[in-house]
Amino acid sequence: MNTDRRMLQRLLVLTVCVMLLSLVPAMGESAAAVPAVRKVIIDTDTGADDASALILAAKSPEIEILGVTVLVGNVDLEQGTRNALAALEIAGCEASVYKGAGERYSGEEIHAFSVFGTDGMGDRDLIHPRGEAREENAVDFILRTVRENPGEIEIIALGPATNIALAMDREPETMKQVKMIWSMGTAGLGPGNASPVAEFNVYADAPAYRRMLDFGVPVTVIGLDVCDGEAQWTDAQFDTLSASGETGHFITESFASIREFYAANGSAGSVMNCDSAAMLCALDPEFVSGTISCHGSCLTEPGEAYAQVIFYKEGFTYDVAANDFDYNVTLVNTVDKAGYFARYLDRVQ
Ligand SMILES: [Ca+2]
Repeated sequence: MNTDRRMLQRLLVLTVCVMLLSLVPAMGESAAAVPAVRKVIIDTDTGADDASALILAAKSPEIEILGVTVLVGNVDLEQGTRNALAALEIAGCEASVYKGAGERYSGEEIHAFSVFGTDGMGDRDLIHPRGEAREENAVDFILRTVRENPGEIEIIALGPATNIALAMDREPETMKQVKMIWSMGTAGLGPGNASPVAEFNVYADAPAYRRMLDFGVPVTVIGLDVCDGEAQWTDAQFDTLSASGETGHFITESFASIREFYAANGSAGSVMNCDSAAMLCALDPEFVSGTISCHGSCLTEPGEAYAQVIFYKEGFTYDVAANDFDYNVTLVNTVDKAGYFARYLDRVQ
């Protein structure tokens, strides 16, 4: 009897062990099948293209927006903050908004410039946020959040690099813990828009951009050349977006001034939306089809080439230029331009 009982007990233990063992690969598989939600901070000088990117981010389940930090750029700090709040509210996102730099990295006063209308949002009386920015300063928020989540934070930067450079100066050891900075900036390998060689975000604060590139953390750069040509949103696509619902209508209205600007400059029919393209690069690996590992050098000497960013390709031997750089920049080279709008619409509608 005792022997039978002992055998039964052993059989039971064995059965339980087998059952537990069979669960191990299943648990492993399910963990692999559901990737962890990425923690991001979005840094923005909120005009219409930033607002469309914030809405895209708010509608994307891969990321958790820990906060939105604002700085002067396309519009002044107060207007940019209101625009960010309004965009998040229309997307149903409760992420907090923090005000940052109202002047350049050097402390110099900056005059906001935008082709997105006086309010940066098409001057269509769209901006009536219910909420307000938090008391905490944007740079303090960035540093605190990185400190609390070492090695986990990705910053998606849609404006000049001022807030980021200030954070790097104040607590370099903390900022070394940033996982990745995704930067909409530079002309990429194409022409500029602020000058023939410089892009607006870099031009607005070139010393800050230089500080960010030289700092050494990984930076993925999305330049103007990935959001031009076939990537530009056409009138027909704006009609589709507008008809897709309240959010799509809001985005379409906010682009009114820039569409007029393009038309007045002989480019009627389609416009660039680089901030949302940059956001999509950060969100959707299938959107990105080519990258270049390189060193990015931002020119800050006054003159015609001011704010140009030169990219030195890793592994390429130059005739005269040194190539013993820190290759911390990934330059997005090619994306699915033709599929850009459809990928955007699919997420926001
Ligand atoms: Ca922007």
